[in-house]
Amino acid sequence: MFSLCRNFSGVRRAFPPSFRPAAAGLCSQGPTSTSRVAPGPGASGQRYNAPVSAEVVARVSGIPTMARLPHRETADGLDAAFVGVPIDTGTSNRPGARFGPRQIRVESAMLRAFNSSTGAAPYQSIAVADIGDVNVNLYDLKDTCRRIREAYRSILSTGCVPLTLGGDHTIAYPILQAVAERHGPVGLVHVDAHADTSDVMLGEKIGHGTPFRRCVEEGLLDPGRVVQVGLRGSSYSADAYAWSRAQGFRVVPVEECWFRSLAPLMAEVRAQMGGAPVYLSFDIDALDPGFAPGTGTPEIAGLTPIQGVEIIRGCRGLNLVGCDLVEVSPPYDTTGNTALTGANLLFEMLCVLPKVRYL
Ligand SMILES: [Mn+2]
Repeated sequence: MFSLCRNFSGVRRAFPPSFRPAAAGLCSQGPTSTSRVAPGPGASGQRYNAPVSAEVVARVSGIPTMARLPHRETADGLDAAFVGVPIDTGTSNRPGARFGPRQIRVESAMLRAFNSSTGAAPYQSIAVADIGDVNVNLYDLKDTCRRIREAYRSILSTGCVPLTLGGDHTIAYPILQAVAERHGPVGLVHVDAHADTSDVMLGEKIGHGTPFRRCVEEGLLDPGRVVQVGLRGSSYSADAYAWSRAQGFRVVPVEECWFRSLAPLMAEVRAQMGGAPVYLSFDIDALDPGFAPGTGTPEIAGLTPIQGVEIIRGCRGLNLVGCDLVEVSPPYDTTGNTALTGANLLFEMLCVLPKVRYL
């Protein structure tokens, strides 16, 4: 894809078919890349991409790709693709989310092929790969938005569902521009500490606090099918969520989530969303900073990782056409746990995509 980095050097590399440059092929002591996990034939009889298994190739080995999947240069032929958008030039406080995709990939080495909790077998169901990063412009946020929009147009044109590694939350705006071009106004499951519906920040229309205001203005969302979960913290006015509610969004402040399973909420959300296309946008700052300190604008008293997983698993059955996990800022969590959590949440998103089979 012209607007994605082809590889780390930016140059198309030619390897003989037997040699795969991504994580699937560098360790010649293992079996061939197609047999390392041996997920078996999918529903159509074809074999799908599979992560390199730590049973046969050391977890610390290989070039980091998301979930140790093969790297592909485009979304052609893929049902779902992990794609990074490494920017933090829309952030209002702590920077560092530009490093999010890279560290999520590193920490994703812990991910295995099956979801034994739910029975999901994504790699027996759909074709998935890591297609690298959008070639962003760190000196011009508006140009970055244009590049993101064009890259996602190309990804979506193949019928592929993008699973995005952010990057600050600004990226949801150009992604949703491309999503709405293909699918029309979509429903939105937005998990976040903040509504991200400011009109302007420091006089600017584009930033990580404004994406969903822009999306509404451009008709990218179906406002009656928008839910915002986990909102909290101090605010610029006493009725911080009035604008959201006035659009028809369902607002679920964090206080309605405290001490509760969110499975019942998600049953209501599924009824709200129906069968029409839905986008899932998960800001890691929805989680309590005790669990996910590596983020740009932390707020105390947030969701637990358990509740985050409940929200995503509760999206099973929705017509998901794209998902993102944004605002992981590795410099603020030297343990790597925030990125590890983000990697696991992205795996959970993969597991609830419409065509994934459950064993
Ligand atoms: Mn956000």
